[in-house]
Amino acid sequence: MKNPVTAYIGLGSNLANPAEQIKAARAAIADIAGVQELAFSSVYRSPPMGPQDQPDYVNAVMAIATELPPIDLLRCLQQIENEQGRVRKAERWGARTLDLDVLIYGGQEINLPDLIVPHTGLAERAFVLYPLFEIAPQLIVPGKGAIAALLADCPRNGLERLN
Ligand code: A4P
Ligand code: MG
Repeated sequence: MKNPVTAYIGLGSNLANPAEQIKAARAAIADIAGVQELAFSSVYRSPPMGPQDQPDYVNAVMAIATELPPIDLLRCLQQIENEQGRVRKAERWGARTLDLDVLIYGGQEINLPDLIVPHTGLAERAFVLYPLFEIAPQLIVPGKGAIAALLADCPRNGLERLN
């Protein structure tokens, strides 16, 4: 791989066997041309953030090395969401088979209409910070600071490690 960048992907699911959705997504991401898996966190369960009338979520974070530009990476992730039966609904934060977010892309801060990196809300979300800290305890989140400090300010909100 030429000039690879380290990026972090957030995986989430709360429909149609979430643990299997996460497993399938991990394999599909590792299969993208120009992407190599570096690390994968434990899998976590948490109550839904947002509307409460939906199942608990399963979340994990994956570290990758990639030579894809950030927008190309996003498009590949969206294709995997679609292939795993994601139906986009109008409701904000509603249930989904698979949600793949670009959490971090190297040291970059990106503000495009379709892509904001670091991911909005990363610093307030236990289901992102805890798995991210597990695989990258020394990480500095661009524009936001050390992961350890962000974690110290973030209550677990019912987050449970599954494996
Ligand atoms: N977009 C911008 N930046 C990014 C990025 N860094 N990564 C744009 C991915 N996408 C990014 O996303 C909407 C638009 O965000 C895309 O068109 C993309 O261009 P979406 O996946 O279609 O819609 P969404 O996921 O419903 O919206 P959003 O705001 O991304 O929702 P979140 O923030 O992902 O929250 N509770 C628990 N416990 N665990 C969860 O994982 N997830 C959600 C969804 C709600 N509650 C949850 C969880
Ligand atoms: Mg999303």
